[in-house]
Amino acid sequence: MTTQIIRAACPHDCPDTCAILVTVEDGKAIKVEGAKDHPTTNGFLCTKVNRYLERTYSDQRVLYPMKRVGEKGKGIFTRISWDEALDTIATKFKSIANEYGPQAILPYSYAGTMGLVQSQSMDRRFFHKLGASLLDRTICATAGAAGYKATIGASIGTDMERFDEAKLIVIWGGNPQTSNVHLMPKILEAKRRGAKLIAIDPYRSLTAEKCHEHIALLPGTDGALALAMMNVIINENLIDADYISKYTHGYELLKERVTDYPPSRVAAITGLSEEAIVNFAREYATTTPAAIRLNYGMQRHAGGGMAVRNIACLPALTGAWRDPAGGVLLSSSGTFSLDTNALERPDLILPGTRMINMSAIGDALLGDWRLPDNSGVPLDPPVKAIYVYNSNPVAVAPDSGKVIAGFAREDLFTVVHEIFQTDTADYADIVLPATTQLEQFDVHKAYGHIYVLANNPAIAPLGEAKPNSEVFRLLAARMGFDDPCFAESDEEIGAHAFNFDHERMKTIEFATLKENGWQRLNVPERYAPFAEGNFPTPSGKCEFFSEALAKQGFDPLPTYIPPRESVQTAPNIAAKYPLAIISPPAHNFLNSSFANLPSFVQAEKEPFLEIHPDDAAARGITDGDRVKIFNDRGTFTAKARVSDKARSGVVVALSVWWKKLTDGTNANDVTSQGLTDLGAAATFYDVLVEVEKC
Ligand SMILES: Nc1nc2c(c(=O)[nH]1)N[C@H]1C(S)=C(S)[C@@H](COP(=O)(O)OP(=O)(O)OC[C@H]3O[C@@H](n4cnc5c(=O)[nH]c(N)nc54)[C@H](O)[C@@H]3O)O[C@H]1N2
Ligand SMILES: Nc1nc2c(c(=O)[nH]1)N[C@H]1C(S)=C(S)[C@@H](COP(=O)(O)OP(=O)(O)OC[C@H]3O[C@@H](n4cnc5c(=O)[nH]c(N)nc54)[C@H](O)[C@@H]3O)O[C@H]1N2
Ligand SMILES: [Mo]
Repeated sequence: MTTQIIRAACPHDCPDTCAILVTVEDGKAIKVEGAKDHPTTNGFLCTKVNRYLERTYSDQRVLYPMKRVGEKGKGIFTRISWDEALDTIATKFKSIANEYGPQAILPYSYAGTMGLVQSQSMDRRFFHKLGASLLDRTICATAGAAGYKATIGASIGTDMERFDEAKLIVIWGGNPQTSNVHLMPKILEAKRRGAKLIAIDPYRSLTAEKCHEHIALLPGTDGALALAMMNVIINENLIDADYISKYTHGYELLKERVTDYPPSRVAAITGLSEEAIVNFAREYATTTPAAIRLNYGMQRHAGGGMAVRNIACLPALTGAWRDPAGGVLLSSSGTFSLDTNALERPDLILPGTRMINMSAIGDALLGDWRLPDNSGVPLDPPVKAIYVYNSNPVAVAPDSGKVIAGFAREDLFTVVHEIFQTDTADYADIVLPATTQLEQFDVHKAYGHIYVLANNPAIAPLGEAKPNSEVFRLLAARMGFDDPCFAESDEEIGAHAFNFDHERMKTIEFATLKENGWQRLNVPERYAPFAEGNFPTPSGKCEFFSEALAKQGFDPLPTYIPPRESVQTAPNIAAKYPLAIISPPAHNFLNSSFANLPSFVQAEKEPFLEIHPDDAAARGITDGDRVKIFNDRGTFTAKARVSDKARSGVVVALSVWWKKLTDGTNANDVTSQGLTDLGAAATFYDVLVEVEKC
């Protein structure tokens, strides 16, 4: 018997990107565990990846190529060979490109794996060379990234390893107890050392339960709350005048702007008391060091980008950036430097190629092209083929009614490369079997910490499964693409994924990385990126005033952009649909991943709707009733849980359930394809509904 320990990396879409040790006996993986030597993984994995072997060895795996023999959506397929599958795809792509032009072909992918090789290398090269439409990958993070960039310059923030030293931690629109579990020990250590924890969330999440204070504002009003805080901080002279004068741009204009947002006015907007806002602002400004964990939940609203921009102004006003444990952490991804030119070969893109927004895929498949200003124009050419990998849009994309109508089109040629027969795979013409992380090579950056990771394959591919990169290599050969970039192996791609000569990448060395599994970026042990300014903005300062935003047609100063659907801003919709709904991740699922495997589904039981006792009573709903949740876009069902976890006026449906494993519906039946202000991202939590007993 041979036993080996392989250094791997968690592939999932999560800030933690853990270093994993896989024990392999005679070619079979028998154990996965969190690496003890990797500081942020710290020897433990989350509830999901702890059971990664259940995923890899699941009897639900798709192990062979298949073609559809039943109606679209019914999931009736028959096994075919790889040759037949690849020939069918190549022939179809060629004929569509001839008849409609290659832009009639659309790739659709997100972060099923976050590995750079399997998510943004051979795939991009293939579709660029083909001349396919580009995909604007907006479903998660682009609103906040754009808002943060306007203020700070790049996705760089407080080191998560320093959070244990903070004296005040604000968890703003995030639920790390579920979505960023390796930050929690740091937060709880800070609490033990006497720090105060404040959660800002319309819902008492698992994380809010652990905080000293829970500020339950109305969804989508965070931008206003931040403006009122700045109003108090400036009026009460709680600013760090020295930091402001040395390292910020536009303070006088900001000072004038925030006079429009006194706490009295913002109390009405946010549904909070004036006193709560003033106290929060004072506490934030007078506690040192104060760290903000700014997350994704608060961005999924019409004004999500601007709200992030406003919050990102706070630590420059108070000088919180001076301390390694002060500041804001939204995403650390800009701390890394990728060699995108080598990875993706953007030089292969034909000039003038259109870009289609993935968050409005329903409209795109139905012939409508969503412009950045949220308007639609007819798509010419229409999308005639879609190739889905690393994503499950039928379950996760907003406004499912339209997404499904699009995927059900008889004239649409659909390829789905998957580990499992997802809701989306049921609509495929060709299903291809994908490897899991244990069966493929990759390199990873992270968005919550500052380590580069390597994932060495632990076992041989199961069945006939192939990695994404390999399928695109084979398709490129069939299309006659002979650029040498299509012959690169996964290790060769990984070896050129980073700009190794960038100052912060200088500690990274490919051979050592593969061997050790992880390496820390070249930043100081006590990293305080903006202690002395050095903001990567055009002015080199923290930009309260942003010329770049003005050029894009946005307000150059922090402002409040209200939700698209709320009682205050859309009274006509609210008359029919008075409840705001948010549908953040369930603890045991990762978006729709794991939501098909028995132990995770058992842990979550069934789809629930959290509803406040007042809202329930007004509708004759009692705990345990089956309810339908609906608006003009669609309807889904869940079991009511009556409690005060959601503030009144707000209902919460933890997600993302597979439709076919429930009653054919999920929360995305009611979400909208409306986009955010900055970043043109999805607005999953900017939704009004009504709830009725079934
Ligand atoms: N277990 C698990 N972990 C995950 C994921 C998963 O599905 N499962 N998904 C991963 C991915 S892709 C992402 S993007 C992240 C997401 O993880 P987070 O960044 O934590 O974001 P969400 O869980 O979407 O929302 C967090 C909280 O924001 C609250 N919220 C909703 N609207 C508002 C608002 O308007 N204002 C404020 N202040 N709060 C609001 C929600 O109630 C929720 O409790 O997690 C990653 N980690
Ligand atoms: N209502 C609601 N909707 C949401 C959200 C929400 O909170 N509420 N969250 C949103 C967010 S933040 C995000 S990021 C998106 C996420 O949406 P997606 O990125 O689509 O994430 P998943 O649902 O996890 O689907 C990923 C799929 O990729 C497959 N996969 C994994 N590894 C590989 C691989 O190596 N190769 C191939 N070919 N396939 C692979 C998995 O089996 C899985 O089916 O969903 C969004 N949708
Ligand atoms: Mo996400």
